[in-house]
Amino acid sequence: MTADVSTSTPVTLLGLGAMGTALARTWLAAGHPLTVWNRTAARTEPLVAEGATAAATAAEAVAASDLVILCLLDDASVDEALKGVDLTGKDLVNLTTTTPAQARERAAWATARGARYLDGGIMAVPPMIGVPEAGGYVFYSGAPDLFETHEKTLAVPAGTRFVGADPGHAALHDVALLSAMYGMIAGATHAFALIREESIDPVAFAPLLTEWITAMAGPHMAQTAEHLKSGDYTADVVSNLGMQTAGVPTFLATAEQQGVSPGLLVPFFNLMHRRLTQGTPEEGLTGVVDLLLR
Ligand code: FVH
Repeated sequence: MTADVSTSTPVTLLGLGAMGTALARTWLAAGHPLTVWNRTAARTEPLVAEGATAAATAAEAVAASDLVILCLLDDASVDEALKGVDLTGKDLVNLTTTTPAQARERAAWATARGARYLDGGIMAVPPMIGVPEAGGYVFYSGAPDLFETHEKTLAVPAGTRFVGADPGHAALHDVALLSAMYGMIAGATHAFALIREESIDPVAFAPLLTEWITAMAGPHMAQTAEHLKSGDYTADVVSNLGMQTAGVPTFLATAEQQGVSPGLLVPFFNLMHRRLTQGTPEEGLTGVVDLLLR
């Protein structure tokens, strides 16, 4: 194992979409020799003007560096891009969003081809790349020594968080956090719909939503985690399931009065009711987690 302490570490990057291009610029700015390849070759041109070397084929790009980063649309595009490419001795870091199972299969696939493999899940949008204060980072999982070897190079575009040797765990963390984000957006969507037809300024309403969601998120996440760990779903509960379930008709009636479909909330309310029949009114919402397991 060699420690990656130098900005002279050559990097190959396959995929120059919005995210790949943002990543590429940070390695160039940090002084890394960068070879790029993209299915649509024209996308390499601005980067070549900034100092990158364009490879004519994916095979040529892979041959140029020991460290090969992938940032392609999906798992199928990784298959297509690397079909027939010699990966022997290469360190593959796949930042393409996939399922945990696809990440594990890709790790086995890479190993069978003589490569070492790290999977990554990007928790950032392109404008956050290369902007440390924006707070973006990438989950990594796979061989710990491989992560250590390339940690400094990988930290150039965004922060790094290694989440274990299971190559599926970066993707699992990524999808879990994004799933929570969609739940949050669903709730905000319902809230905006409730005020849509009223003389309430959505621009004034937005910070109220942000403050409330932010205030609720920390304590809720922490308590759910503690409950799941201890198995005691009643510990330190402030707003119990009995009280919250009793409030459901108010939410449904308000939606009805505002002419808003309750469709985004009803599935969760139904789970709360189901849990109430199985658990106790004194517990919080943690029991709903168990109801989702099939
Ligand atoms: N952009 C974002 O906000 C999110 C943030 C979180 C992480 N995602 C994931 O990052 C991967 C790449 O996303 P992207 O934003 O760069 O995506 P696009 O701009 O759509 O570029 C897609 C690139 O993939 C190439 N590509 C597509 N299909 C193939 C294929 N069959 N063979 C080879 N390459 C392929 C495409 O090439 P081209 O269309 O320019 O020829 C682009 O380089 C992604 O997993 C996100 O989920 C981004």
